[in-house]
Amino acid sequence: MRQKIQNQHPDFIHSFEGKQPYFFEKDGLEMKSSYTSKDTQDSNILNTQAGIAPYLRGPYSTMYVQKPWTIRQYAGFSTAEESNAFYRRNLAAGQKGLSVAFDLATHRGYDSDHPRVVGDVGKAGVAIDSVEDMEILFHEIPLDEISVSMTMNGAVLPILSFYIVAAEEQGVSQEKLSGTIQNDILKEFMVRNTYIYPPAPSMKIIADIFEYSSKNIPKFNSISISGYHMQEAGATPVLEMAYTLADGLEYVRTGIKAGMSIDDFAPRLSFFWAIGMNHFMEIAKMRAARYIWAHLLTQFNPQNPKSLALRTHSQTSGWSLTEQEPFNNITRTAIEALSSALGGTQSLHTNALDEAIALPTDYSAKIARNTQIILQHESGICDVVDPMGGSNLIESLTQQMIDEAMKYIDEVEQEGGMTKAIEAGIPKMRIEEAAAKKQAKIDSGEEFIIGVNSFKSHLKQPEFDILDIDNSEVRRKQIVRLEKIKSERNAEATAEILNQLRKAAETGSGNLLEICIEAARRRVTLGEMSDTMEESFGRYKANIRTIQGVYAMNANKNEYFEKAVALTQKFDESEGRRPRIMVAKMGQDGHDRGAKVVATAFADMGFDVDVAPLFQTPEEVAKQAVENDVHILGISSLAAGHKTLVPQVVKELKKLGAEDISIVVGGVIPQQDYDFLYQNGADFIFGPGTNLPKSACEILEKMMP
Ligand code: 3CP
Repeated sequence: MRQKIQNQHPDFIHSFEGKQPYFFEKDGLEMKSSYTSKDTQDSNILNTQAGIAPYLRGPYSTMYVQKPWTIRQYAGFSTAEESNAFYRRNLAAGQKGLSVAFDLATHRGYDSDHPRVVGDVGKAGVAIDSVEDMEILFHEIPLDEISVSMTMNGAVLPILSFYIVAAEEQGVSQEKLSGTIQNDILKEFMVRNTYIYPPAPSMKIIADIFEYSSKNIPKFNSISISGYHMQEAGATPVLEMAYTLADGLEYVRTGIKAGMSIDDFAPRLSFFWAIGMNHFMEIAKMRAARYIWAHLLTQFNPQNPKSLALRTHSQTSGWSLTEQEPFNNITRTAIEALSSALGGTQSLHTNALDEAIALPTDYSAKIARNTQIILQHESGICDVVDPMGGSNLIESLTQQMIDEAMKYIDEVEQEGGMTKAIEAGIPKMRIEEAAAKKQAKIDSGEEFIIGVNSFKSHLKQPEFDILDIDNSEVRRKQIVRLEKIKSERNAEATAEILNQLRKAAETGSGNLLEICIEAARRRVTLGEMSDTMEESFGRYKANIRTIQGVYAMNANKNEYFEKAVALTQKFDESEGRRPRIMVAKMGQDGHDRGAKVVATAFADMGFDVDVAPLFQTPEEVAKQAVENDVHILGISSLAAGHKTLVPQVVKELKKLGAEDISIVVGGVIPQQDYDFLYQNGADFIFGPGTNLPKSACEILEKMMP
């Protein structure tokens, strides 16, 4: 007898008295309360070995017994000097590899002096405009010994060129470089939004990087095909895995279409997972992904078995961190790191406990790093290959995830591959639906977030040191260096190489990376290279699509939801139209999960909702808010630009005589900035963990006293 329990609330589960296992839904999969060998008896995945295709149990036969995963903490902020000092301190304290975070101006191909990036320079990553900056970033870090990962996708050509030339000027030749460039543009169109050019030229850039690196930097991983950002945007582990592998297939086809053989580049494809709090599913996901990848790649008939092996970096989930009771985040990160190790990661970043609030301090970074060191040296996890192998639950879940993921991969294949599926909006829609569903379940208390919607503490929270970046000072320093470089370089040589780049972009002939490397040697800046290619490629603008109904469908236990619906109706009756909100992001911050979830939830509560295009200036946002005649402007900020951008948009609204528009600020806003924002025009501030219908009620009650 199968009995289905829809709700996982403990009171409900404890009242269940049947002896049969009960079934429940978790992140879109049906699970059971107990597993036996019967659950795996029909499975053909049990008799595989680590180090041999299909690599389900791990890409290396000895796994951590021979070499533990690389402790690779992702970091970067402010100037190259400050980031360099931070890296060197971390390496001295036991970190094994570097992983560079760039600021959003760099990601989007703008030099630090560009007017569009005033609020972004040096925030959320390090500002890199030139080869000089890159040299400072790696000063006294031997690039032939330390492997460096760089999270860069949009401005991938200038950044990889700067890195290669900085190493060259350190005396390290290209064949000695080991590391990884993220270079995964498809997921940018889907979720992360730090693209520059449209899909077709972006894929040509990727093919050129594959080609150049296979010939010249053979130890370098030419791509990190990333599911991380999908899960951060709301994807379940199955969706994350399926769409990431489908992206991988598209890249493989791109390489083959560009004339390479599969074995030229497949051994250097790497992957990147988010590891959230769904412990068993995350372990199963990593095993299932390796199995599916080996099977998908077999169709290309590789001769090198390494072409079939999926190697991955993972990062504990940033989204799972809470601003409330941040010490709980240490526990969450430790559980996630454990899942990642049990799943067989090759490299791992563990988040710091304060990352939901601000940049990590040296102390919080130490706890995060030590979480991995403790796992490696105290837990015994490195003594055994694939410790979870043979578990009825894990093997059964692995099989289930293989089957479920294949359905989504087949759907993408039927659409004609991932580029086409993205154009049709399929993956984005499914991810946004999953995000809205999750938020509704959290807001209604059906899913627990300890310290946020349950087990809240009334104890006083400890004060945190907040690492605040003086963004205008970073920008000033960058501008001084840019001016110096431009005045000292050979203008003729610069113009000549930019012409070559222009022609190559126009005609599609020549390897773009090769030309950019020469441009870097001649001190061409990141903005100049990007602008030159943009002349032919254009700049990509995303279509904004919103979903409806998913939040309402999953909000049935939220007392505030009904109240908010009643209040929007009351507003309509008294004002003659529904309350209208425009949700906007400003600057180069493209993290739009929060904005999209707010948009869909508020629409379901009866608001008229507009979503502004990404990457607007405060002036553009104010103008559109006035044109759309909104009552409320909702500003979502996740990249620390709020203190610059909020006052500016308020000023612009005043200029347009629209002071009456209510300003709501949401996202990652440290408590210490609340007063500043209230004094500068914010009417409401809602931090992470906000119950959305409750916030809607607060706003409406203040607007209709
Ligand atoms: C390892 N090796 C072994 C064994 N283990 N050899 C024999 N037996 C073993 N058991 C060898 C490997 O073959 C390899 O040598 C070398 O040791 C290093 O191992 P690796 O597995 O390649 O590990 P690593 O160099 O750390 O590379 C890991 C991958 C790489 C492959 C995943 O791509 C990587 O480091 N990625 C990191 C990506 C990253 O940091 N991303 C940050 C995103 P050979 O090379 O000679 O074979 S941060 C985004 C955050 C959100 C945002 O975007 O804002």
